[in-house]
Amino acid sequence: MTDPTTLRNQFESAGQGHVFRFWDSLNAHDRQHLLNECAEVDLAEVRNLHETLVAGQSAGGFDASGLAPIPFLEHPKHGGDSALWAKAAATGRAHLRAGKVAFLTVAGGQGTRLGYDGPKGTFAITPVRHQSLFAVFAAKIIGARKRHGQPMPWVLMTSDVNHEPTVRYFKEHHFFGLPESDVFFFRQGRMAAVDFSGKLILETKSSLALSPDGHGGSLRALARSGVAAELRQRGVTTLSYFQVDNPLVRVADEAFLGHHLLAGSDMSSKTLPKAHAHEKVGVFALNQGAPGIVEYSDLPKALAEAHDSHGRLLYRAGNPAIHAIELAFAERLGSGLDTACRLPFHRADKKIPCVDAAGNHVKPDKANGVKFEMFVFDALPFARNPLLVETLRAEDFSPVKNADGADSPATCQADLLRLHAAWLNAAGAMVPVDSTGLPAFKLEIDFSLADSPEDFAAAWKSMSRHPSLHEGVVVS
Ligand code: UD2
Repeated sequence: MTDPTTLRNQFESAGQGHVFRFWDSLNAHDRQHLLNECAEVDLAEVRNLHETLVAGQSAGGFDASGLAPIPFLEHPKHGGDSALWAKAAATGRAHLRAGKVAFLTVAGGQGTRLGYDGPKGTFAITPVRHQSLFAVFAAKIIGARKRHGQPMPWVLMTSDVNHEPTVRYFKEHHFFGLPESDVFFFRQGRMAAVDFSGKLILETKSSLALSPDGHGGSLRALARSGVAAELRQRGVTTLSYFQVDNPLVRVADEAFLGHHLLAGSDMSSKTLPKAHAHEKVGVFALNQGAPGIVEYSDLPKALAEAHDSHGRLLYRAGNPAIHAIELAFAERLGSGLDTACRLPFHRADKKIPCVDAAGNHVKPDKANGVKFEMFVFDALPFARNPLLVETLRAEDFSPVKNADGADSPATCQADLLRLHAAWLNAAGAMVPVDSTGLPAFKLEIDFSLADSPEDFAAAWKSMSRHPSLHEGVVVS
């Protein structure tokens, strides 16, 4: 730790000495807290970000002139090559059985939009057993371990705000039956917020306004925490990456992993056709020839609504935030050593609670500063052979983001019910469903039993009694 005098001099020289304006009034504990936070700040990085993203920011916003639709591997149900998909599934299965895959979940975000006060992964979501998001993923991973006979490490990114309660939750639930030695938590980094003139913002007299550095922070935190090295020592080569807010995700998707491997890709992403032109998901596109994501807020209305000759949305490749990332690639990006291969930061203008010059707390009613975060999908342009693979929304994506309306617990629970009813009926059960596939009663298939219709059909055959009595299928 840099000694206090040196640190204060560094801040003074960088024009950030104002963060010590209340120093004389602070007790020893608060002084140390402020010093610890200051030591986290990369002053050169803050200055550069302000110059490039704030001071130098062109008022014109996103330049869409270089955009073009991006090709993706179509699902067999949408005309994709079934033989290639079968080969991919076999390739992915072999990779899983060789113990090469670990699961990476980004779980540092707060459930703010959900109105839930706690780590989002602890939110109870399943329609019958009311299991939490973390419990669902743990069960899916337990199922994958059984099916493929391999210990598959699960690494979870937390943030400073939710790290302790997340670890406590897993301990209270005995890691949901997973060996504690196969579950790793690592904290993502924090970025200091600045006001529009580039000055660091004091949240209180003895603390800076710091915020999580985005899900892209997972790559550098994975490297810095030593977890990447641990995974490498265990023989892991590929990360199955997903967000904590999407309990439908197929965590060990054999075909997706197989396509990723057959393409020799550093990073592959799933894509699914947008539900409609203005669905609030980023879309994959080529920008000046490089693969990337255009956030829905940046995609011009005309392009969002444009259709191709088949009547499909031209920019339909939605981003469900499900990726396969080679560990070596993640380490290269995360190490930061390769200056040509670093995730960019994005600017977000925010209302940042702070203290004014007199030390009074201020809750701004309009944006008073800028937060910086990284997005993991910005790694795509640096990847060798980046690949997009179509997935089916009904089987892979229904996130829990908002308290009600779209992407809410209600929509997610309904999609879980539809999925499990579809599996049961595809396997030969006679579950009555309405025109949208919603079953007439609530049911829930144990998430360790199956993570795909194929898995469930195989498990179903081995059941000898009526499904409602089976431990794997709960009907209520
Ligand atoms: C993200 C994508 C959007 C679409 C959607 C799919 C961005 C900017 N937008 O929207 O295009 O793919 O997801 O659901 O990514 N997280 C962290 N640490 C952070 C920030 C986020 O762990 O510092 C996690 C968070 O816990 C959540 C996920 O990343 O699981 C998505 O984060 P978000 O809520 O900021 O992104 P969202 O839902 O607006």
